[in-house]
Amino acid sequence: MANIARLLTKRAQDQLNVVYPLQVITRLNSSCKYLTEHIPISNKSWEFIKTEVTGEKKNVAVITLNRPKALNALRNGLMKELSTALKAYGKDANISAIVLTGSEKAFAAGADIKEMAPNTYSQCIQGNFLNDWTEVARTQKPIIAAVNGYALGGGCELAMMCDIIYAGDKAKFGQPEIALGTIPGAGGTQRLTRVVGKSKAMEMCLTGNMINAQEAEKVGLVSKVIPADQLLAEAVKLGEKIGTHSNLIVQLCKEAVNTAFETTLEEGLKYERRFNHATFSTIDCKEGVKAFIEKRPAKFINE
Ligand code: CO8
Repeated sequence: MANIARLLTKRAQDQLNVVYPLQVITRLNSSCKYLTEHIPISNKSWEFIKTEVTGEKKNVAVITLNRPKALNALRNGLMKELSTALKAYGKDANISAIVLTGSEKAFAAGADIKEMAPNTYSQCIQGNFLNDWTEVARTQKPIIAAVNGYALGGGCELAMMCDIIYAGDKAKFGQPEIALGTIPGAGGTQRLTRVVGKSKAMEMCLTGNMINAQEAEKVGLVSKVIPADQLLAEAVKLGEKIGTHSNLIVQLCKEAVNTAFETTLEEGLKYERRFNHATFSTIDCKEGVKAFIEKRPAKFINE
């Protein structure tokens, strides 16, 4: 953008045969910078993802991984765009929930093996490989993974970083890193084990075998299996349902549930209790309780 500003200024100077003072150029530059930073996220043009805001109240953001030919293999550029979009939607007060999805054939078939191929041990250690790939797990708003097709390796890990996974009926989940002579690096041995238990996680990580959507539901990896062509609509509906509640309380509730993964039961229960107490200091809790008593829908203001 700054380059465009410089070019426009130069063109105007050439054509009008005038020289603009430095202040004008500087102001034009900063206006362009402002515009770049404030383009609504859904109007941005991306290389590896697509974004849109949907739902009746336009409060559900959908991020679609968009490298269909490479089965949405996760490369650095894609993960950077995903992080940028998540950060922007995270700050957008109009967005209540985010849906992350891929194509019909693949949610994501893993980290991009071709991009990873030249990695060396020292580069991985010194560059902290994969450290920047975890924005999904840091996002405060609820994220729903809508998984059709393959969710393998980093793809399965990405889905598990989300809060809720809905699977299309042809979805397949797996941690096949072992076949490449490596192991999962973004939660495949940790989140998967906490979710499905040691025996199943061990079997998946040591064999690289995939499980189908029905089995994934049986072991608790996904919360619902849906016909593939209805998956996205159902995930958006779920986002809309969450969006009928107070965004503030939803955020606290998400944090409380996530705490169950991070700590002992006693600590977690203490945390939950304190959060529960804290909700009574919010306007939304007063409104929710009053609305119930008055038999009317609550009007939450996220305060
Ligand atoms: N990386 C790069 N390219 C890929 C990947 C991948 N993970 N998966 C598929 N592709 C490419 C193929 O190379 C092929 O490209 P081209 O047409 O240029 O040859 C194209 O996608 C289509 O793939 P296939 O022809 O193989 O399609 P099939 O339908 O025959 O097979 C499979 C589909 C079974 C999914 C197969 O592509 C496959 O086995 N892919 C690799 C799966 C895998 O091993 N994933 C794990 C990768 S390692 C990893 O994820 C480490 C995790 C690190 C942490 C990540 C943090 C989020």
